[in-house]
Amino acid sequence: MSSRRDFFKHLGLAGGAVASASVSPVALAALPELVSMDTADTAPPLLAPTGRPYHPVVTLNGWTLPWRMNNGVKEFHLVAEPVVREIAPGMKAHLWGYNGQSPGPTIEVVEGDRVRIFVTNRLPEHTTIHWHGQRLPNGMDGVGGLTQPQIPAGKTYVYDFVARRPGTFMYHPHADEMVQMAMGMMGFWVTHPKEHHPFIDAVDRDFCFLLATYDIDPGSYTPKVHTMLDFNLFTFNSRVFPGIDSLNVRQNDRVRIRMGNLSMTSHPIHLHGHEFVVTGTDGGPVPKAARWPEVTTDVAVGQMRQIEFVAEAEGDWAFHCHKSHHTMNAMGHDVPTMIGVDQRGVAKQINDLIPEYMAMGERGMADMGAMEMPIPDNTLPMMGGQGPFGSVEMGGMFTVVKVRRHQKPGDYLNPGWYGHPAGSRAYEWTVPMAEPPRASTQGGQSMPAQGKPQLPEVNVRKPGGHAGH
Ligand SMILES: [Cu+2]
Repeated sequence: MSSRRDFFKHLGLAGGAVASASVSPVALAALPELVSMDTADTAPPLLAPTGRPYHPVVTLNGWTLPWRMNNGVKEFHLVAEPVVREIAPGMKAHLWGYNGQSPGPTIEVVEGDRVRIFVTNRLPEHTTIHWHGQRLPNGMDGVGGLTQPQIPAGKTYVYDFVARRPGTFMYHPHADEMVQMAMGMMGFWVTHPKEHHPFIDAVDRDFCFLLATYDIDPGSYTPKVHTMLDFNLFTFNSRVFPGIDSLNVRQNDRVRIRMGNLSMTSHPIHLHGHEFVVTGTDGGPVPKAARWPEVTTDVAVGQMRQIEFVAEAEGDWAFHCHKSHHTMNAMGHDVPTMIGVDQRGVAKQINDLIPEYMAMGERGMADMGAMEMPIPDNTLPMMGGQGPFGSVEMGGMFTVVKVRRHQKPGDYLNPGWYGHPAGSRAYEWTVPMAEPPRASTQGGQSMPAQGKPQLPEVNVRKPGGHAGH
């Protein structure tokens, strides 16, 4: 195990070089070396040590799988196996994944590469891998029962095909899918263009991650695999905010972000402070005349989307799913709405029985972001994340694109919080305000009510489910 750690320490320092170019013929007849990852850190880009060069991607809280060249064939070794994934500091999950992590490592190849992938199954049941979006021979498509026998536990199968078109792809099992994908079996695949492509621009930074959801009860470790819609963890690459790394870029960089959705619902992904265009979909690069500017793009289930923008504006820009429940963590659900309910009497009565009881949510839920409320072991507060001005009050599918003038080219390290220039931040208005005269008029109604308006009846739901009148 320690040699594995040293291996990656070396990888980090060297900026990525891994696979050995000269391997003996005897070794080439054996399986490619099993490379495994034991952290959820964002690995530095893997600069191709062998094969044709390309501009590598950075996998958010993930890594790229090293390969070896064998007579011109790029050989990879994926191992399907149970893994422990840190969802965010404070919570670990027992998932199924590849090579030590879920999602599995990103596979990066160049258009036209012949690729051979050895898949060893160390799961307790059979599996396959489907290479989502690829053009390949039918028998390499990885649909268990349809195009191949299932890969039994303990066996290794080989997939061998040419990466025919450039673009953004995914891989996942096509065997006991409901269980295996709910358990986290998925990975990213990028095929870089072999030469200049009219619809593929060179970029300075190229990020990728998968959208995945889990249902893990607070205090437990294993996802509930039968959950259809009511998930409680919404992840970028099996991480939730504040555990998701920021995307750190240099001002005026051209930035590409590739996303694939292997969850059970769509995710409208939203970027602050910039407009982007979708430059690629599941089917490949989008012709330039077919692109339009957006600030949110919906990534439906099974889809991949590549967005691109020029990071013109310095700052810490939020980047998140716009379904507000998807920026909340496990503890935010199944809680009654208590906004506007006076809980003082109730809290006092409960405190006689349970001294540590706190009345929650009377003024909204924002207090919960700042409060260190007691929660069970191995789960996460519904929201949190300390920013420079307090709690960010987010969880789930949320991170930050950090744009900095002084970020060095190729430097992906977190530059810290943005310092707003004087006079460029929202500020408090302290001049006394006069009451507007709205209460004494009929307002802006085009047809004022006849006679005396009736006051609406208000029903208040009290804790315990009694509706008061
Ligand atoms: Cu979402």
